[in-house]
Amino acid sequence: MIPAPCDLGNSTESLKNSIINHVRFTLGAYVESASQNDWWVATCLAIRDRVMDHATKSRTIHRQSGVRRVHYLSLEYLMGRLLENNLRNSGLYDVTKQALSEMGKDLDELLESEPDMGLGNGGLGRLAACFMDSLSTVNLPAIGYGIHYEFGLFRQEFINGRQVEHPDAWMRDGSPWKIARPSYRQSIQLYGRVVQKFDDYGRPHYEWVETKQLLGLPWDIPIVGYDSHTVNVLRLWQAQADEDFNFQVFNEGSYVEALRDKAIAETVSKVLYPNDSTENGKELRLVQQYFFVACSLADIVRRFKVGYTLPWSEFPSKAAIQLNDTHPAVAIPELMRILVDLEGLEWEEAWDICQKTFSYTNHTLLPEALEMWSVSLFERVLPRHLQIIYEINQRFLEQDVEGKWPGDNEKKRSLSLIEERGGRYVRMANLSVLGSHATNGVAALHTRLLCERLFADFYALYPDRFLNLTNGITFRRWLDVCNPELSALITEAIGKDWKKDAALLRNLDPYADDPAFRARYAQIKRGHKAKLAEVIQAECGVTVSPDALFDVQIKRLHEYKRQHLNLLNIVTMYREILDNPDADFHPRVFIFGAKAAPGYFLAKNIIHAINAVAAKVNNDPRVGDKLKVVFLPNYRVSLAEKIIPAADLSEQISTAGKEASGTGNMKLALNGSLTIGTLDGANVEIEEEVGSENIFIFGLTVEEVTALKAKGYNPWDYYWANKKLRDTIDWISSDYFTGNAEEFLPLRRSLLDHGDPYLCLADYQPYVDAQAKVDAAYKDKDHWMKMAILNTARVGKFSSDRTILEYAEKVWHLPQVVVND
Ligand code: 26Y
Repeated sequence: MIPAPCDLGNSTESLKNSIINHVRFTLGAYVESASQNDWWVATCLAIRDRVMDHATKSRTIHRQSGVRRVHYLSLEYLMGRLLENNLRNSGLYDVTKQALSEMGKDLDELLESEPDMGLGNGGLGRLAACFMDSLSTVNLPAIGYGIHYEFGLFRQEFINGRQVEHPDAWMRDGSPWKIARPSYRQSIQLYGRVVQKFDDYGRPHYEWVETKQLLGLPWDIPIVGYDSHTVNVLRLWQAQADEDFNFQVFNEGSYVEALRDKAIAETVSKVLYPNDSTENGKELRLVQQYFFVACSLADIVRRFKVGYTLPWSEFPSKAAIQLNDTHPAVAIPELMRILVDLEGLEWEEAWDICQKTFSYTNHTLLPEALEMWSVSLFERVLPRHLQIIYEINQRFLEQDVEGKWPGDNEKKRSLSLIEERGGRYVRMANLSVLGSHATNGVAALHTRLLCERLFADFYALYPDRFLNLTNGITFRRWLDVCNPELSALITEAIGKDWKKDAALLRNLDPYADDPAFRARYAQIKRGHKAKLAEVIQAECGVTVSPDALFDVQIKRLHEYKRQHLNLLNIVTMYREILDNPDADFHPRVFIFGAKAAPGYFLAKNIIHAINAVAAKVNNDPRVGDKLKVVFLPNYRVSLAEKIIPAADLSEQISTAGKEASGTGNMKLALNGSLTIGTLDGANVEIEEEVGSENIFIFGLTVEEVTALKAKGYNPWDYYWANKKLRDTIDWISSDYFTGNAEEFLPLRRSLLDHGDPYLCLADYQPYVDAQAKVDAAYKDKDHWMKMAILNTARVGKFSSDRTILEYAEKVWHLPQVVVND
């Protein structure tokens, strides 16, 4: 007889028992001599035990109620650490801390020992992670699909100021959150060729034959929402070899492909590609994309067939599929292949199902980040999919485009799924718009630019398909977990409901005028600055004062994000301090965190330049405490959680029109850091929310950038017209900083000879002026705190719960399904 399931209980005693049992029975260790890692694993497992029932229950309720589910397809999930988030969200934080402490263990130390799950590059990957948290919190039936990378984003080290990459073996010591699901393993095909066959009525159909097989093993990670019993899962596919697999086909060189023959099939899920802006068209990347898409779709179709006996026309009423950028866009021809080739549907019906099922989020306007696969590569890896894409394209051009613009070949060229100039390429962005019922940008400005520029012709053809869904962040991780002191202060003032309804943060507004509240808010900020100062000391060997202004730029290293504009201002300040030692200038610490794509030469040169300037400034006795520059190595989610609560100033200084949204801007503002920024991405909406008196906006607008470029932008004009700028650039490219005047020539050349593509020189003086305003404002600490509090109070809009509920309402048409205890 099977006994009734027993409740594990959430008392201190029951947690102690669970943890000890895991130490003994799961890990086979003595409690007396268990390692730190053993305790961490045992604690994770004790918590996992308590959430798994809810995961099973959520799945059962979602299946039984037959509701539509959303399937989030993303090549990246930048989850960070899981234990603390799961403890806070499940309400088990205090009791676990108590249980461990009664056993002589410090929870904080255990939390610190958890490696980050860094399966993403930056914004897009972290957004997917925030969305997973919100989906569970607001009770939406959802599954995240991705790749179980053995190595996440590389670990960064600086050697002589230069970036060096190391593999990130995030699960070397085990990963207690993931559970293998071998019974849901999938087998997928690649390569081979297509044969046309005819049925008894002479109708043609296509078979994909002589293919290579690859197996996908799913790993599930439970996603615990805040104060909700919905536990959705993140399902990550690991590639495994099938006997038939031909090793020959993946034999290209370079960074990712450098792994050897023996386990070539497994290399498909070995490592995350570390580029987030330059598409390099590598075969292995296409194979990764198709591998995880094919496994995920097979899984979705399996669930549809098992759960229901419905006609295919009902598929979209059960499954919504969200494409996180174009990276999983091959899902569109894959679903067509399933429906037409395997299930025998007519083309029109299959296409209708596809469009109703898919929706697509665009995350970038940068032309070099738009995915295009060479037709010859695509044909070799996915021959049937290429045929399907051709068919989609032909019907589209002949019907929709010809219908709207008869005889207009220019329109056909611009809208075609195939780029014909300079070689033939499949345009994944066009495919994504065409194969979906909704395309969204991630901030109001970005969406406007999508409609006006990148997708102007598509927008003219299908205006109703485009919408804006401004990004958000989960306030649990980015306030409750990373800044529990501020979270508690807010809760004390306005109650705890803000954690589920971020709009309630507005109730904090009046507290900005309360001197006692301001003092406590300031004290919390200072506490975080003191802690960050310790991290800086340990990581960089630099002593910084928590009384200085902490000026933070943390994000991927990219020219468009303009870390080098920040550097120009720093060097200008450095000169000014030397020229004018008695000037009344508030001490400042410039803090950077950024990884550069390993092949992005100029980005690496900028990192080196910042480190070289830092080394000089920090050791110059004439400067003393007035100016410090630190570049914290290996920027990642867990480091962001330490920097963000300690920041006074948030650098959001991209060239207008280049940053789709930004989400670091939201995290920093929420934690009471004032923004110095351009009118780009979500900065525009942040200004609307916090008020222009509580933010430092400077620089060219999108329209001004366009006009300046149209007129003919020449950085030398700015160089010759501004002595300070000239001195700054010349100083950086002298031998002063490294002893070698050639060292930063690439940076100098990009700013001058190569035309300064991101207009640093044009925005230099406005930026320096805005920084002077920051300096003046910071001198009135009390008023600064008022502005900081108003930032916290007014950024409720940027909760990812709001974003997700908008997706659910406007794109997915999903019901909220409450899972009871
Ligand atoms: C194709 C390949 C090279 C590629 C890989 C990763 C291209 C792009 C990416 C990642 C893009 C990304 O992270 N975009 C960011 O998305 C955030 C979430 O929407 C935005 O806030 C941010 O502005 C945008 O740069």
